[in-house]
Amino acid sequence: MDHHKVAHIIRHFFTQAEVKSFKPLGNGHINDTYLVWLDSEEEAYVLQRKNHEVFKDIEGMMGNIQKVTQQIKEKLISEGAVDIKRKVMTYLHTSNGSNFFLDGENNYWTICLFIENSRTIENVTQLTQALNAGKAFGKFQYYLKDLPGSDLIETIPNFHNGIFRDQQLKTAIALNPQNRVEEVIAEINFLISMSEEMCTIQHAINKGELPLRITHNDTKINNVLFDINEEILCIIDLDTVMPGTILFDFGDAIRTLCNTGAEDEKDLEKIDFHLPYFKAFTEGYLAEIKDFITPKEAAQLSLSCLYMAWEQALRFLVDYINGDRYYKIKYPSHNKVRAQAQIKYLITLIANRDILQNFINEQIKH
Ligand code: GN1
Ligand code: MG
Repeated sequence: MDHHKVAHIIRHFFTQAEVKSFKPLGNGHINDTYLVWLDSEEEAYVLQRKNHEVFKDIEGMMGNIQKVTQQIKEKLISEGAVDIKRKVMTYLHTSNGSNFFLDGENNYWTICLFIENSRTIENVTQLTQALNAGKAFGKFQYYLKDLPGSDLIETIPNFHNGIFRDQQLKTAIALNPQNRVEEVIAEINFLISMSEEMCTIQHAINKGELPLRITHNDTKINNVLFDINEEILCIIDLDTVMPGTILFDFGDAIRTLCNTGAEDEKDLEKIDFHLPYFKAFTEGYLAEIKDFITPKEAAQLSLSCLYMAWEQALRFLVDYINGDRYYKIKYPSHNKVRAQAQIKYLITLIANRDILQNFINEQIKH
């Protein structure tokens, strides 16, 4: 990325401004993100190249983001919130009125306001962070509960569909394009041994037993924006906001929040399940959604934690088998390491499963 290129993109959003400087931002595995300063403005902006190999319908995706941010904004206004630009993401429009710019090389660019005095975290280190993150994701769900799902497109079809993911693994094994299958046979066997149970969530969706809501679908802890006092500002990375079940959001949050190790931890001894963070997150989350969560959703929340760890392990493993075509990697075995770390975490979740569901049931009763 060079200065000239950034300036060219920026000009479509700000006809007058000159680019002062820019630098890469964040740890995303999919998009390219930069923080940009202009000479005419004090505030910084977040410039992002959306990965159109992953997001096939960027116009639809940005339409979803527009609807969701608008809905949240209206709810905040009706609550009398102050500082609304710090509590919901604001995307800018080009001079043609579009919330993305398509350049001559088929790259899609978006710009949103950078929220000053904010930070993201890769790991929870304090109980209040877990509690506040729970409240924030619960509130996100609450704000979107009356937005009709039919208004939104399915940004990535089958994104959290266990039956599809299981099939994807079996296809990768059959094709074995890099001859890596043998090396990860133990991981494959473990994941496949869990497939049947993991697919029960999708079967329940197909039977209409779980309500489809508007969900975030990428509720990692690093998608929560905190202020400098550990208070929540807003939920970020809205690319995968689409119809889904709250099981995906609850499970994916627990996947990163309660893991004592990193998502790509090499030392498996460091990976464990941290129950106090689970309790704090769950308490915060359920407090916000208790009035509308259905008994069938609540009964599967512990399963959703296992499911999201299983799905993520499987996705990393599939990418490894296929030759690292989806996730950005930092070294050749990165996806294998990620898959192994997720499997280790999944094993710790399995051991805690009843404790999780009992705690959830107690919270729902309160
Ligand atoms: C990807 O790029 P990032 O970090 O926001 C992925 C998520 C995974 C995550 C694993 C569109 O998200 O589904 O859970 O990596 N996003 C997409 O860390 O595939
Ligand atoms: Mg993301």
